Amino acid sequence: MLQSTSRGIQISGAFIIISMSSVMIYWNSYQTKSADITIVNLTRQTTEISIKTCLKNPPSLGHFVFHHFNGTLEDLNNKYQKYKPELGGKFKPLECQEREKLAIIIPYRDRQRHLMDFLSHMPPMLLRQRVEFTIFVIEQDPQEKFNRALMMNVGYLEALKQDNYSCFIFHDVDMYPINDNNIYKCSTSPRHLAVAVEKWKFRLPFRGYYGGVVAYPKAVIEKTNGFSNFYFGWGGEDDDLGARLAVVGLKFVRPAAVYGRYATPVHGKDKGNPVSKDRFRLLGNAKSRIWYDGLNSVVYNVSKIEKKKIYTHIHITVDRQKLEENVKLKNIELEMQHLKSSPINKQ
Ligand code: BGN
Repeated sequence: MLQSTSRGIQISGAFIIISMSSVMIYWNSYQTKSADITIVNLTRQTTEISIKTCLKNPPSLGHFVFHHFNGTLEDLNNKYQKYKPELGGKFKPLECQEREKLAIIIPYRDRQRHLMDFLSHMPPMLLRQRVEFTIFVIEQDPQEKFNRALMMNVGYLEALKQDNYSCFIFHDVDMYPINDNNIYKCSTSPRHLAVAVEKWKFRLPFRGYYGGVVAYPKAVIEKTNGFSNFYFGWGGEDDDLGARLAVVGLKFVRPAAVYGRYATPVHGKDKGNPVSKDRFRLLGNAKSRIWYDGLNSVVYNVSKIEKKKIYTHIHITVDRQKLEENVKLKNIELEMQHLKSSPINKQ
């Protein structure tokens, strides 16, 4: 069995690693550093394996055009067969070994055409960037108003049940990056990637805009208790994400506008996603809700997990009443804990 380690690759059984640094082979012009190793099988004939760690910023990337895709999922399955994705759509770069595992989380409902465009557009770019990734589509059943941030919580929790992802990109299904220097990897700070968006004439709609596409390392999601579960309908949930970062003392960073460019096809208003009337009230107390409204109190029901060849599609239902009760209970539980641990009760 192959196992990655911080220095390279180990093979259990009768294999031993002979040299970590003596062999420096360049696989292609992109690679300037090498984590090559030579592995010798002592019991059978000699085997040599060279594995390089992928570079954080592979060069030779640039502008690329977004095209609508008119084919079927089957066409895409065939197109991507050469990359040999594992079931559920786990893609790995062929040229090198990537340390970070990326889960792309797409909150989704009733946008088949956009999803096909996304699945057609993204994997080639991500593989050029040498990213190891899986696309998770989280579809909320139609009973309740669309809740984008709750689905991001679900995507995070469900992805971690599948593998130990270390980087998460929360992505609108109708935003398509058009410069592949916009690297889909995480840094220690959260990153806002949708900087120059076509529908706003390739500008930010306002300076603090934090919507569309954000990249979070796992540790930061845990720190902010994920995202709020309360934003049913359109608007406000992305501003709430920004407020959470401020509570834990973090700032987000952005790529340069020439890189963070996104094509956005025009579409009509979504049924089932009316503008939220609650959003101002919720934003007003966003900072005080962070500890009990999030990953630690989300309630949902997984109705189906479809591991497709090139992505994973998770269907969920949300019982709004149950959810709101649970969030309240979490608040009470935390307040009780706080009271118990206060000095007056310790005497
Ligand atoms: C903002 C919305 C965001 C949305 C952007 C871009 C609100 C909260 C009240 C201030 N915020 O106004 O959710 O992503 O516009 O459309 O509505």
